[in-house]
Amino acid sequence: MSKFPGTAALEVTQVGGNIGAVVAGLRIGADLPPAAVAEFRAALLKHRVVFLRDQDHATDADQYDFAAQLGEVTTPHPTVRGDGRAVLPIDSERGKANSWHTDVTFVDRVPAISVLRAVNLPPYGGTTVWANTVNAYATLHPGLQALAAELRVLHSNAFDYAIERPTIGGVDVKEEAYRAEFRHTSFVTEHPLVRVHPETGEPSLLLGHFAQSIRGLSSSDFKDLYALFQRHITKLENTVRWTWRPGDVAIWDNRSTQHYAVADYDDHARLLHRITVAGDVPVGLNGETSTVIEGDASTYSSVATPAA
Ligand SMILES: O=C(O)CCC(=O)C(=O)O
Ligand SMILES: [Fe+2]
Repeated sequence: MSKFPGTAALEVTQVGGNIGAVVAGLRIGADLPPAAVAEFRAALLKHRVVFLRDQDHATDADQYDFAAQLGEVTTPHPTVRGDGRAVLPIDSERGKANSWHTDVTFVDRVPAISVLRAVNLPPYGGTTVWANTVNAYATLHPGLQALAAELRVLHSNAFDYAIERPTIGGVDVKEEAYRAEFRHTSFVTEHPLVRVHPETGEPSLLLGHFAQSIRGLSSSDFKDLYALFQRHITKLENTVRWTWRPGDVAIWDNRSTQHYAVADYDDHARLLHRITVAGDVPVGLNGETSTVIEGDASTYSSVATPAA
């Protein structure tokens, strides 16, 4: 931290050309200097996902207090109880998020920021990959940009990504229970395919695993267009892959990214704790907002005011 009052001087080191930076000089916990929080937020908006090393001191409470300085903290998840307050355990025993997604897009108030802290890591594998959905839109052919701007996509929690996990030796009962918990309340929200970032004004593609259909299109046209746009989002040059170390915390802007947890650690245990920061309701390029088709997410979070 800087010795000059009002400045924080975090050290930001870019990891890839299109997404990702390591930030040094920040110890997560309560009561960070406002200048450090502002610099951190600027780095997050610019680099989309930011990695902090050596946060071995951090407890759930430190993680919570840090997240709370970025905005209103949500409950763990719209349908999963987690710790009952804010922490959603990302536990390999319960499922693996090895499918490209943006977090919780089946509700209207898509969380703005996710904060993920390593708790117990496998001896190998278990990396996480993030993709830049602003750059994906920006680099589309103008004809595809115009098409995307016309489309509205239905997102639902009817199918959890864990469902695609290949089971070895039969059904895992804990996982079955988790799937039932994940789906116990049904949420469906219609989002514009192109959303305008509430803080930066950048258009991005809002898609990923929870997208189920595109309004007015057949399911085969949906599948083809989904594959086309996802291919642009997940192009390797548009991603950053992180190899976790103990003490690592990753924070991503959930309004400009998708992510994928690589499930290549066999049956080893892997546990991270996630806390999310409340987001606003997406707005498309034409000013139309997302609309709720099913489910009430008011107990998950309130609707953040843009640029909170
Ligand atoms: O397991 C991971 O690395 C990421 C899991 C995930 O999708 C999340 O924390 O939102
Ligand atoms: Fe996720």
